[in-house]
Amino acid sequence: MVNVKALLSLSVLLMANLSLCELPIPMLQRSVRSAPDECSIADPSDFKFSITSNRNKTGHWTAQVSLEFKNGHQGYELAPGLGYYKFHTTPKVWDDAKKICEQEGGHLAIINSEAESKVLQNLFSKVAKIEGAGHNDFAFIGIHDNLVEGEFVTVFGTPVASTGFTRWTNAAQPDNAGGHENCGSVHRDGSLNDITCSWKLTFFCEMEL
Ligand SMILES: [Ca+2]
Ligand SMILES: [Ca+2]
Repeated sequence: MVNVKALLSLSVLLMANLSLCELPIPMLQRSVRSAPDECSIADPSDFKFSITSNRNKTGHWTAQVSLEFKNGHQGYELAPGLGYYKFHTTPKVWDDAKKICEQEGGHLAIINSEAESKVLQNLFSKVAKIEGAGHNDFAFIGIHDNLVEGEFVTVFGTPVASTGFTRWTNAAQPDNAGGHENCGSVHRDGSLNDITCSWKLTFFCEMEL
């Protein structure tokens, strides 16, 4: 007779290589005696859990347990109805920031509404002082005018004018200051500003719902 509870626990730990606190299902957490009480539940959409049972030729039942961890939204915060967001507080140049978001399965954040701007403002407000950044109050996002000066588009090539959010920091923006501001940023107040791509800034990544 297969001890299903033990099998479940062992399989989860071996196949997903997770710590006890990362187990997605409360039942599984409770099945492991040493699971600490303060474990939080991971985002269920990051996991695919399945059990397959078969009866073999000798009449015994066998069970195969599978847990796939998609590594989908690690470190990202869910904003219901909007998306998943991550505030990277180690400053990077825009190109590197873009790559990091893509490596995580996301993209540099694109603001489509005041509600989405507010999400980024809230994340930004949690870190008052940024160490090593070119500017303390701006973070890179996924817009730029690298292709045609003055024509801001998203990292997907969509005109910023059609994103649904065009609140620039002030009437002068985007001002292409110094003749070389080609990357987009968001101010702590949630507004947009073009800024120098080679500055090292914090940045926001986004994953779609
Ligand atoms: Ca520019
Ligand atoms: Ca500017």
